[in-house]
Amino acid sequence: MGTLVDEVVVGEAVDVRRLKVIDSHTGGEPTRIVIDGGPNLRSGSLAERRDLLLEQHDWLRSSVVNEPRGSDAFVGGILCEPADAMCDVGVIYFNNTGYLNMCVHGTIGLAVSLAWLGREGKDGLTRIETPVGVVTSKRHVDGRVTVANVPSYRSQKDLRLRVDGFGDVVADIAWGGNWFLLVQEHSLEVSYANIPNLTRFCQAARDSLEREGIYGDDGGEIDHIEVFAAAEGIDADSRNFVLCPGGAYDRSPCGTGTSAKLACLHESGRLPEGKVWRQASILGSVFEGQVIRDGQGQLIPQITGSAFVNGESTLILNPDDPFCDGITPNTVF
Ligand code: PYC
Repeated sequence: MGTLVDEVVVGEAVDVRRLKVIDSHTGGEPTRIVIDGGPNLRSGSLAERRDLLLEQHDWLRSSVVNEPRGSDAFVGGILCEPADAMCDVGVIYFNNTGYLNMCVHGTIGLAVSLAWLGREGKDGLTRIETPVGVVTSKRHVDGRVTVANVPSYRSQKDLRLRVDGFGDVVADIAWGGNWFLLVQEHSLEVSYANIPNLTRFCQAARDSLEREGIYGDDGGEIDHIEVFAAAEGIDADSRNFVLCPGGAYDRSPCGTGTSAKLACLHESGRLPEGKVWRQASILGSVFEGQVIRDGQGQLIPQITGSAFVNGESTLILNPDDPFCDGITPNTVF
């Protein structure tokens, strides 16, 4: 009769680790910034520290963004001391499968998270070091944030690609802080209802790039696929669907993808400097973008969007938890 409880464990294991995080979303796409409790990444460039994270502390990425604490859609970031003394902070972004070079929606989220903590730069202007260069975020009085991204450019125009199960498409390849295939000629419906089919298409397009041996100019994988269509029924110039490297779609219009798009438009003579392009996501959330040329003639995309802080918490990493480091193919038994 009754329930026998042999032992009740109260308290916590000795080696529990606590990670303080701020969550936000930008146009529906989540960002989780680790502000305290991460590993010691020592000094060095942000690219070197990203390599150290990958080689010795990949548990951080996996535990922060993967289920059961996160989901495939999450982008995480870890705040670091910048190597460049001119910067206010450094950040390394990651997702469910690896590390991102840069992330604009994440930087808009980071800007509102720093404001939430009272840690943004003077007058809402923050200089942020990333593994691929310095970007700035400016928080406006209406709460929106403009990110001046890394220099962006088109590397290949009108590439004809055979995509298994979908036929031939015409696409550009461009850098916007990550490598993108931008598909403009296709027969797909770019709508929320068609996400499963769009996902299949983008995965097949990525397979085609790999099969054909097509990479970015630095040999990097073209791991983001972007499909465009007219933005019917909303106040935007275009609607996109973006598949991220880990197989999740971007809920936001993807700021590095929008940067790549702006570079292509500018290089085709369709977007003069200073003209605003409104890019809608598959959800209908919108980024405004424009390009300016810097003193060295490089094209700098400026992307404006809104983000909202929606969580401030402490993640508990308990070594007794079989899914402490998140659910990954290696933790499934
Ligand atoms: O906004 O740049 C972006 C981004 C990259 C991956 C997900 N979002």
